[in-house]
Amino acid sequence: TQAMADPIVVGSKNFSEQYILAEIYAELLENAGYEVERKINLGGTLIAHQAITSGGIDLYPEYTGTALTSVVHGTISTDEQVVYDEVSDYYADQLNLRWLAPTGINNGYVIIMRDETAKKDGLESLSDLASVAGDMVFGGGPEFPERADGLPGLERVYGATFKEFRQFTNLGLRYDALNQGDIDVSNGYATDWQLDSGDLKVLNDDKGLFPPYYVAPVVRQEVLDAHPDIQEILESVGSHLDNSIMRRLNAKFERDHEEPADIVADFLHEEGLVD
Ligand code: PBE
Repeated sequence: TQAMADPIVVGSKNFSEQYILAEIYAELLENAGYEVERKINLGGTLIAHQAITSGGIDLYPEYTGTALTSVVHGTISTDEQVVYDEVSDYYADQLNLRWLAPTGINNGYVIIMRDETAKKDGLESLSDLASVAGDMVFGGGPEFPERADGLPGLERVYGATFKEFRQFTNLGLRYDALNQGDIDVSNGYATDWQLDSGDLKVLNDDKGLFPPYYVAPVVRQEVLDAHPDIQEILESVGSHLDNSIMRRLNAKFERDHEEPADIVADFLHEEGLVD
């Protein structure tokens, strides 16, 4: 019986949305009678990837565009189905990992600045930004300086090179730095709650540097073979999630300091997803 089986190990990367999504998957599995072990806050993309390929975790939430640029090293496309297919085929063929159906969350990078800066210089797009980048300080999160869809991509696709790059490990602080004028530009995440409130301009990716970044559970094939019903359990929440809902859940955690377990329990009850 299930009680005798190994727990399902749910992992996550090291930022707020990932803790919440991992907690959603964990509570859905527990509600279905599974024992769950949580290994959240593993680290960045490549550490989470290493954890799942080595069997240290059984599943974690990943973004199609992130897998495309950081694992598959595929050609960037802006077509969500093309990216999903390329990534899920590669993971199935090369890694024995399955991409389940994507949720409605598309959490990509958004390049942001203060509204007033954008207005003053008449900046609407990343092409516009490239023409003034040499005068601007970019404050960015982890991975951004190295990733093909990060600074190297801004340089490759737009020819943008900045006066200076400042690294932020605490992601919330880049919004404070932006608002205080310590930095001029930053890489937001599309589901950051601060995007709903601040006087911020999201620059248009007019040359298609960024692929879509839909979130889906990535699961070890062996675990799905042993427990075929977990596919449906994990996929059940997908249509209940989108960017504005995720911003709201991220705000409860980062702004209101609620516990992920409580945020998620409330959400799953409201949506009728748990008993
Ligand atoms: N993202 C935006 C990052 C963080 C948020 C999804 C592109 C990632 O983890 O890949």
